Amino acid sequence: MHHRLLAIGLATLFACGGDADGDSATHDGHHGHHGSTATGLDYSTEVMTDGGSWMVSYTASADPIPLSEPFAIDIMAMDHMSGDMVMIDDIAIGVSMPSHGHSMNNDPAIGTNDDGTVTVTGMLFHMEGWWEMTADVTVMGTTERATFNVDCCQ
Ligand SMILES: [Cu+2]
Repeated sequence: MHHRLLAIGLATLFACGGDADGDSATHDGHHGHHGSTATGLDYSTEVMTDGGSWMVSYTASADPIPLSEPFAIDIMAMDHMSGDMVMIDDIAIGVSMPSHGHSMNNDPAIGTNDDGTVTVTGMLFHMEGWWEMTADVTVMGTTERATFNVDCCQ
């Protein structure tokens, strides 16, 4: 539980640290959510994997994500039942704009960290709008997919 509390504290810090417009309404306790957009998609930065085993969350190096500029994301996984942080043994990232049928123009680099998290560098969104990021995480021999909707760039 200690790890979970620490991670949430850090994520909240990142999510709210760059909020220069003073609008606290979008940070009213819905941890992990960005401001609303018209599409009705869930833009949560913390989602359950498709097999229901893990909660996977990401934190971007900038909030909002900058358009057409490289950024990095940190990804962590927690056991869904216990909330304990788990080691990500392997991960594959897929990034695309589903409504446009294209991916990113560059390949991000994935690095694993000693604490079991993953850092992805060289992310770059070259268009505004709805991006989808999939993370196929392998934890203790089980691979499941987390799918994030990401709104570029606000
Ligand atoms: Cu596009």
